[in-house]
Amino acid sequence: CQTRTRSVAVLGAPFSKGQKRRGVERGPKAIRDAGLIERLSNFDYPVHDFGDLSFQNLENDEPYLQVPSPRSVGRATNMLSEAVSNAVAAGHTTVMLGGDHSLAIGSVEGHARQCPDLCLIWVDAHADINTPLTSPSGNLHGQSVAFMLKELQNKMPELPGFSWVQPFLSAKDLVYIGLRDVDPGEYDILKDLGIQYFTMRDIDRLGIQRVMEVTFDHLLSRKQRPIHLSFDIDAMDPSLAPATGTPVNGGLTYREGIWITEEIHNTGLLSVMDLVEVNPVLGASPEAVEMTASLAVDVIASSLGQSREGGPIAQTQTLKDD
Ligand code: B3U
Ligand code: MN
Ligand code: MN
Repeated sequence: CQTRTRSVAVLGAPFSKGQKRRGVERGPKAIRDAGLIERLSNFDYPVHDFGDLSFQNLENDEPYLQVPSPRSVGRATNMLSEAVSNAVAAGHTTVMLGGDHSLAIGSVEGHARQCPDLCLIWVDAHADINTPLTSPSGNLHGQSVAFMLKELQNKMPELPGFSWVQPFLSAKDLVYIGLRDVDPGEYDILKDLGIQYFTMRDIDRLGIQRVMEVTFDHLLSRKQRPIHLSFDIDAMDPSLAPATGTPVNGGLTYREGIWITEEIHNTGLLSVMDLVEVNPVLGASPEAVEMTASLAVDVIASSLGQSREGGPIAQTQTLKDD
């Protein structure tokens, strides 16, 4: 991966076809309107806002089995993969603003193209590991991880639009945090593949500090490697993040969420992060939208070094080439 001083790239992905509710394509604007770029400009490193990708509408995108819009999602994630790969190659710590969580297929794949030994921390109420055959909804934002995992290769049908992506991640290189709504088919996959995951119940039992310790033990104890953080805002409690498509009660507290991101920052290994599923159309009021978007800004800023302890918010770091 890269061996140079960091700067930050911000990349918006206004895309919503990985699920059926409209509005999540306006997530990047909502997060920018909540002051993301201004917040990051307090940091010592340069921030490059690459604006939003533009995704064209595809006609004749018939469902595959019960999966809607496969070609649109395939094309959007392919574009995003290119963009993330380029940003990482240019040496930026990259922040992808969604959009729905199907986008992670593109951002993690693009990251992996530059950093094949990356590990993935998926913070979410959901496991997003359905295959097109196990998915109860058909929605691709609930299937992103299944496209990545080598171990699921023979369980994945060939979807139109996805010939560009080959599985690239091993189940042992993935940790989930915050799960509380897991489908039966997903549960079987998590167990069969021995994936390390922490449900909200695990967080209740162990505490978030211990959860992060075990997470890093699992992913980093053998060697230091770049981290991809994929943060679905619905991991947070709906009282804090109401403006999202599939809120689930009993989520992360503000302090648990920020502890996760502070600890990830403190590894010095964060390379790419996604912040997805902010849907400004679904807030019950302008305040609900503003609260959700400004929480997203806090999550991103603390991943990049904003600290509750004061002191300089800049940390440059280098990753050694193997
Ligand atoms: N597991 C369900 C629900 C869901 C997944 N991700 C979100 N919702 N945001 C599914 O549709 O696969
Ligand atoms: Mn998700
Ligand atoms: Mn989710």
